[in-house]
Amino acid sequence: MSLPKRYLITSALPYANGLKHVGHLAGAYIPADIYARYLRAQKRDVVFVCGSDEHGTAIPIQAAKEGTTAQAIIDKYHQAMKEDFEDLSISFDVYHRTSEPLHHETAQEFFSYLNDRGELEVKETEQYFDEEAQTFLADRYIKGTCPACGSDRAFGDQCESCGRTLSPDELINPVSTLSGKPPVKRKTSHWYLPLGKHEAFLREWILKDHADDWRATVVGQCKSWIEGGLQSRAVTRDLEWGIKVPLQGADGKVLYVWFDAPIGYISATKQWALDQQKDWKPYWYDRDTQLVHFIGKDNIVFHCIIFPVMLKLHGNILPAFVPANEFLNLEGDKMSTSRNWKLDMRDFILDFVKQENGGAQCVDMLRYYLTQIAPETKDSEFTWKGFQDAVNNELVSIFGNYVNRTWVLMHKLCNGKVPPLHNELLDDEDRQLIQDIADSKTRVETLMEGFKFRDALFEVIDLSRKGNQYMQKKEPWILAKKLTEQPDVQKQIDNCMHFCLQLTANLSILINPFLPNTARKMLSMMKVVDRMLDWEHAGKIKLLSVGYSLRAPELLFRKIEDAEIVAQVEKLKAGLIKTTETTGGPAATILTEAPAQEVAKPLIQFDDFAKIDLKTGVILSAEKVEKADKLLKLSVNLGTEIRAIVSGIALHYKPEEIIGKQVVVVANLAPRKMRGIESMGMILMAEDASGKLHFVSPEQAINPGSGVS
Ligand code: B3M
Ligand code: ZN
Repeated sequence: MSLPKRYLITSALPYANGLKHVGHLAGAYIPADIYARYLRAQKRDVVFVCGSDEHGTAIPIQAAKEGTTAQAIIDKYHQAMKEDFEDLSISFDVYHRTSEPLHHETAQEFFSYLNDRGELEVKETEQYFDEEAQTFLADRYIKGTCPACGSDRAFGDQCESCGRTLSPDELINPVSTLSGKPPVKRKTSHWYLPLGKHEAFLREWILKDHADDWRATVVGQCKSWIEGGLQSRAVTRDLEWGIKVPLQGADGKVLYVWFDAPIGYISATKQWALDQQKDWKPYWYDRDTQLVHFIGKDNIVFHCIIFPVMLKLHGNILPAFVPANEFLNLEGDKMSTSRNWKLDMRDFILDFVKQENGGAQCVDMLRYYLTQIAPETKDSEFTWKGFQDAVNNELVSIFGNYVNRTWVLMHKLCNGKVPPLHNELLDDEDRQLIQDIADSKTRVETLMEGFKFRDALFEVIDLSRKGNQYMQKKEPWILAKKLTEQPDVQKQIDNCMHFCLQLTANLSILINPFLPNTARKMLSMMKVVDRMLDWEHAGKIKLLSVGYSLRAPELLFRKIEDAEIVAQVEKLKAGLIKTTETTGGPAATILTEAPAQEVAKPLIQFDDFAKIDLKTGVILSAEKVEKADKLLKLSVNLGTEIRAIVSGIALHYKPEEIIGKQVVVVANLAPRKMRGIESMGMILMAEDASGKLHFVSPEQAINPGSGVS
């Protein structure tokens, strides 16, 4: 397969409504940066774009909170985020902003192009309106209970708790965030993107073409969207703040933020091309370009369904990969801005990077830990203890220690120069090390190309571990003691140190995409220029020339002290804001072993099983049934209808505990009367050894009404 001619890498454009935390960093920025640096080291043509997302209701809402204007908010946070990314060595080729005229023009052209070709529909519908504020309530101006997880922190566009994409009509008990009052409905016209028309394309492109090379969670989410029925999506809003709809008579209408934001990738590329005097068009039109979007999982639908449809209609290329990451939790709890349970990039920068003993090494220490725990396939967790362990036990004790020992010994035993290689003395250990260096390079490459950065980083550390083992076996410091009696031993020392140095040079190339500052420090110790880091040099053992004198060792990393992590955990706890937020989200299914004495049921045929209509649902409400200790009366959202189901779980769960729970329902069970109440189905429960019942739930939030088989 021939390599793409050029690469366009994007990181999700962060909203300019506040500082971003390390969860964002681990999800969309560090992985993209690793990939961009890796490709650059391969001398491939790559542009890495990002910028601030400055429209949408999140901005004026933040402005109201801070008692200032929307413009002041975007100016402040655009600058702050740009600086934070720079401070953490995220190497965007351009960091643009969607408030730039260039972006407004680009987004308006895109809209007009689609509209002129009849690809958009205009529809008049009834939408929520706040009579007191005299305004329509788009997206974040309306809030209510999430139909999927039951959290009361759901907005008209998305649920804060489970991340599900919503429309205002799906909210239970909606209220205006402006007046706090329930809204009324009013007629208004908007432009819609009829996604349903593109179902066949999406099925073919995602579920067939990318079924195997995209992450399972990405394909899974797309599948549930497609199978859930693709609705037309409004691409305009009744708002003041945003990009004006470029049509006569469309006063008061702006483009929906999720219509304009991804186009921001294109305008950022245009800006980069202007600055570099290059042509931006091949990056968005030429099929030889590999477009890769790095995002968090809550942005999957926009990048895999809606934006690709827009791109297709506009004649652009489609993303080749969308490596979406799961979420990063913090010290045992979900990261949350509203509860202030988070670690902002800025906080890390101030507390570590900008401290006297901080600097670039702390940047790399954070990059290391966030890559090592990257939530590539499932949610993962940042803990301060984990950070300390990763730094002290891996970076300091393995990688840093190897490089430092090599340098100290080379100065002590080889006069600070690269010693000669005596080929006649090569032994199996040397040959194994040479092989390990070559293999390591190949493995890192394969993992990088497959977006498995966590495993790739492990390979690099593992190679330094092998270096330590090699040195341990060769014991040049012991050999040195024999020198007065057997001067020939110097040759063995030379060989050992020669290979240790060549391995160090390799490590600098391999670690460079992950820890660019460390790689540069190693370059300085080796007294070589940046070109050494070109990927083509990796895997080879003739990188440093014999007789070349090298600088004194510098410590690559410092240790993280107990007191530092204790202080951070305390700071985190002290800053926690208690809210009534229900954590929501799906509960993990607890698998229990079947009790040994349980008698197996007779075999059934598939047809017997197929008669059972199993569906996922979400519990919307629960109450005790009078005079029945064991029963709860539930209302369960099955996607197309809400069912009353009586369930014998009252001894196991309190009604308030199970609101929002995702469950599996036998939907075609004949109705049964229990205590006078008609039960329209049954909820599946698993029983553990102690007799406690547990819900059987999908492992992540999926649309209610999805089939189970
Ligand atoms: N600003 C949403 C987010 O930060 C959004 C991403 C835009 S990418 C085009 O989750
Ligand atoms: Zn939710």
